[in-house]
Amino acid sequence: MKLAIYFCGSIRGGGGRQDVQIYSRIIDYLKKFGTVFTEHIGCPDLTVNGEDGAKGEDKYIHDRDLKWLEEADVIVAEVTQPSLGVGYEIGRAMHMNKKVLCLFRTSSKHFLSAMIRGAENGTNLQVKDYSEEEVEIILQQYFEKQLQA
Ligand code: 6K6
Repeated sequence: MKLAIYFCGSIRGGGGRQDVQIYSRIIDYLKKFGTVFTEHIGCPDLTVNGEDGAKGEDKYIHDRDLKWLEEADVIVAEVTQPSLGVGYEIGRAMHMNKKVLCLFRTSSKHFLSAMIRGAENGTNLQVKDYSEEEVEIILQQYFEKQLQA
C-alpha cells in the first residue's frame, strides 16, 4: 500500500533553511513508502524568500498546504529548527486525527517545545529523538508499523 505523506520542515522559522540537507535525506527515504506532497521543502533552491523571492503568495501556500494535510495519511515533521509553520501544521493535523511523527535531533542547541513533546500520546502523535545516522532506521520502523495497522 502506498501512503500519502506530508513532510514538514522549517522555511521561514527561526533557523531558516539550515537543515535543508537533512530534510532532503528524510524526503528521499519517505518516497519508499508513498507519495510525498511537500518535496519542495527539501530543495535547496527554496529559500526563506521563496523560490522566486516573492512574498505575495502566502494565502495560496496556506490553503494548498492545508488541503494536502487533509489528504495525507501520515505527517512527518522535522522539528529541530523551531518553526511557527511546522507547529501550526502539527496542531492542525492533530485536530484532523492524523498520524504524526515528530523527529528531533538531540545534538542540536534547541529544546523541543513542551507543546510538541507534551502532546505525545503514543498513538497519533509520536516524538522520536534521533541522530542523523539513524534517521532511515527510525523511519523504516515507524512505517513498518503504519503499513501493518
Ligand atoms: C514563498 C515566499 C516565501 O516562501 C515561499 C514558499 N513558502 C512555502 N512553500 C511551501 N510550504 C510552506 C511555505 N511556507 C511555509 N510552508 C509550510 O509551513 C511548509 O509545509 C512547512 O512545513 C512549514 C514551514 O513554516 P515556516 O514558519 O518555517 O515558514
